[in-house]
Amino acid sequence: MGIADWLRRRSKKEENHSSPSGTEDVKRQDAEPKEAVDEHDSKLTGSEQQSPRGLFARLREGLSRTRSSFVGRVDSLLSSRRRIDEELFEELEEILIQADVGVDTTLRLVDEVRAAVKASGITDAEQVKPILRAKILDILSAYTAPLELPQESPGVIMVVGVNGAGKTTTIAKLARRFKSQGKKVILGAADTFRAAAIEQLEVWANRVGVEIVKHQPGADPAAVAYDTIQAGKARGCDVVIIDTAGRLQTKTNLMRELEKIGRVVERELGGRAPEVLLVIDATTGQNALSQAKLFSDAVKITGVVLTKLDGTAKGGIIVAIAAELGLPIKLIGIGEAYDDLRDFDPEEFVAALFDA
Ligand SMILES: Nc1nc2c(ncn2[C@@H]2O[C@H](COP(=O)(O)OP(=O)(O)O)[C@@H](O)[C@H]2O)c(=O)[nH]1
Ligand SMILES: [Mg+2]
Repeated sequence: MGIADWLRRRSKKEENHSSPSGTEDVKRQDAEPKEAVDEHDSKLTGSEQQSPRGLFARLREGLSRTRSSFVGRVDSLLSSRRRIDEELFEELEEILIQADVGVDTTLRLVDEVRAAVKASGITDAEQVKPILRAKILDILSAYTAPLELPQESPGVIMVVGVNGAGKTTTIAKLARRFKSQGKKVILGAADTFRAAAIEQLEVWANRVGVEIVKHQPGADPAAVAYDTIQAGKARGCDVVIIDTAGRLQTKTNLMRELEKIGRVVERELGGRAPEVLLVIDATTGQNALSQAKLFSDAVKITGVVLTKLDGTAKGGIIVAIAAELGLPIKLIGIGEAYDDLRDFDPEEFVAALFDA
């Protein structure tokens, strides 16, 4: 289902909105749960923003930093040049690299643009922009796949990624999305490393109004995953979402732990593969690529969630991820409100970034 359909359906069902925003909210929620939610309503989607048009405006706003620094620089480069020459391509390369498109992807992209310029015989520098736009769209469209639940319930989604990437808040946003589609959701607090991580997920579960399975801090995360799936089956849940730890400092342990969770989940699903979402913080830069490789060694990643695109001028990282990881980007995060977790739509994304 496309984002527009999803929103149309949602806007019919839902009136109240609140915003996930991490640990700060955990404290506030403890003190004054109702107010904390209401307070966030103000910075959230009113009826206007629930229309596809309002949503697009919000996407543009979320991408505004990348838009002004990356696309803005492309614009001023192209408008300051009368001729298309090698110097122009070199400057274009520099802009792309600074936007975190990555060296390999930049070189590939600029080669493609150069070839297309040659083939089309254009001479006006301004005409390079639609070519660049089209080539970026090609890369972003190469691997797309929506987040879909399997026919057979429960569908299990494991969420992995380094600390702070946005796993828990992404889970809250997803839980709310599924719930608003009339699905029964249960969360598993398998980030057992810190008590605060369990509490944070629990606050979200309560706020969104979904069930949660948790153990004591320090418990075996695979046991939490097992219990959550069991509870999900017993209670007739449609979706099981499992939060996991992401402390990279203890790399081998973490990866062994994730492998074990993955094995348990697969066994409980009778060999069906779970959806494994890797959450990547767009502000981490090229490091994101090596993180992805690391996690891929432990679990079979089925999709990427790229969060915090609103917090960076280097949103070009999305192009590097699409070009270099061979994994579909399924969701993007453009802010802290529920609606700010979006299905990734390459066409819409490129339009929000490039078009006036
Ligand atoms: N601006 C912005 N903040 C986000 C986004 N996604 C997550 N965050 C924030 O990132 C912080 C860390 O998120 P959290 O879910 O706790 O990360 P975790 O350690 O991976 O579970 C929280 O304050 C979130 O509100 C996003 O798309 N945009
Ligand atoms: Mg977390």
